[in-house]
Amino acid sequence: MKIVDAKVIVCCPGRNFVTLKLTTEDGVYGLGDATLNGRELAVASYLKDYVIPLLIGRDARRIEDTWQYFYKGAYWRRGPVTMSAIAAVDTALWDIKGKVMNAPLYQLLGGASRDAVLVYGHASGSGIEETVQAAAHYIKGGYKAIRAQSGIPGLPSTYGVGRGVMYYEPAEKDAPPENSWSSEAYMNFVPSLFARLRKEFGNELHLLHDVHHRLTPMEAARLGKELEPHHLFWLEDPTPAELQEGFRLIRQHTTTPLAVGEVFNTIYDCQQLIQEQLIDYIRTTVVHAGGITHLRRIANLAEMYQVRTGSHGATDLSPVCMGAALHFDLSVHNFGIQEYMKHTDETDRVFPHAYKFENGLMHPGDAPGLGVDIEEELAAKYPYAVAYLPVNRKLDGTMHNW
Ligand code: EZ4
Ligand code: CO
Repeated sequence: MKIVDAKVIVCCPGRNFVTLKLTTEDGVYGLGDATLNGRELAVASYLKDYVIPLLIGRDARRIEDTWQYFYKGAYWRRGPVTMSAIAAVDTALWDIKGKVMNAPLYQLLGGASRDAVLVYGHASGSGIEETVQAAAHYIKGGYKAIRAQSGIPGLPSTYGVGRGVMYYEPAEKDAPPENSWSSEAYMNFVPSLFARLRKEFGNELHLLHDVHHRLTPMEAARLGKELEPHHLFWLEDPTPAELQEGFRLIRQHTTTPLAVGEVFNTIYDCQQLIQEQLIDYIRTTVVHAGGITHLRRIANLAEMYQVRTGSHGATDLSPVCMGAALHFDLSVHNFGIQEYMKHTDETDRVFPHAYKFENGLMHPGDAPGLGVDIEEELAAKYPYAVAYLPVNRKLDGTMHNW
């Protein structure tokens, strides 16, 4: 079953997406998401200039071998560009296999381990009251788990404040926006946000929070400790995780569960975090960590150490990735939670999909393969427009982590 055509589709229905479409000699096609927010064209070029010429003529059934071919064969291993490109190929090949076997992907991954997948949405506001209102809106919509972020008194702009109640979009057209940051103001404020949310909504709701790599390990330890009475589902990316051993320090001080990994590309980025049980949830996702094939490997390692999955699922991960993630989530034994932000209607029209949200839970649907398609003619009406994620500076102008 030879691959005879491969095409990279770049479109911007509200935001930029890169999609790989592979077609076999029998006319079956598969899709893979290759979107790397703010660096989209680098992956498109990697695919077009280096991967596609080697894909044409290969047997679409050989998913594992193709993964190893592009991982080992590049010589230059790992990195977000390479791994997103490999992920797109891998996802498209699983989509094709599902279609050929006439089965939804989760059936090929061992079948459903649960009835549906718990997801969390983002409630954000410019201050506590607005965040409480946003959370109430999500609860009304059936959500059982909510990530809460809020503007910080004294700071003009803060990570995680959305656009409208149900949408979140961090990238901005043209130049990167500059945010300003004070860890002191942040740490002094966040416990009061969660005290208020618990008071308003009680103990049953799952509450999550994303620190977005902005604290040192000791600052994160303090925050984790102060949040303990509010029983968070998780505290995400408390500190940059290049230094995996840095999490030992946080772990020694707090029982607040930790989640890490949306920027990771391979199992080697989280090997120590998992094997030393320094985290509770691993957030690697299909598009940025080498596809279904590699994500299953990470999940298998994590299962041995009672670490559960909690894949990244912000709106810069396309519906193709969302579909793939839901098949993975439904099937993998040590699933924890899935991030889910509604895409805009424009995006949903370009990517019709079988997955559904109901009562705080999602299901990938039972269409063969991923159950996600692309309307190419419509996609062509939304041309690529350069956009960047923000950067972040401390109040004295020092460059910080966004
Ligand atoms: O900043 O998806 O948990 N979610 C996040 C996201 C990321 C963006 C980066 O492209 O941290 O909002
Ligand atoms: Co995050």
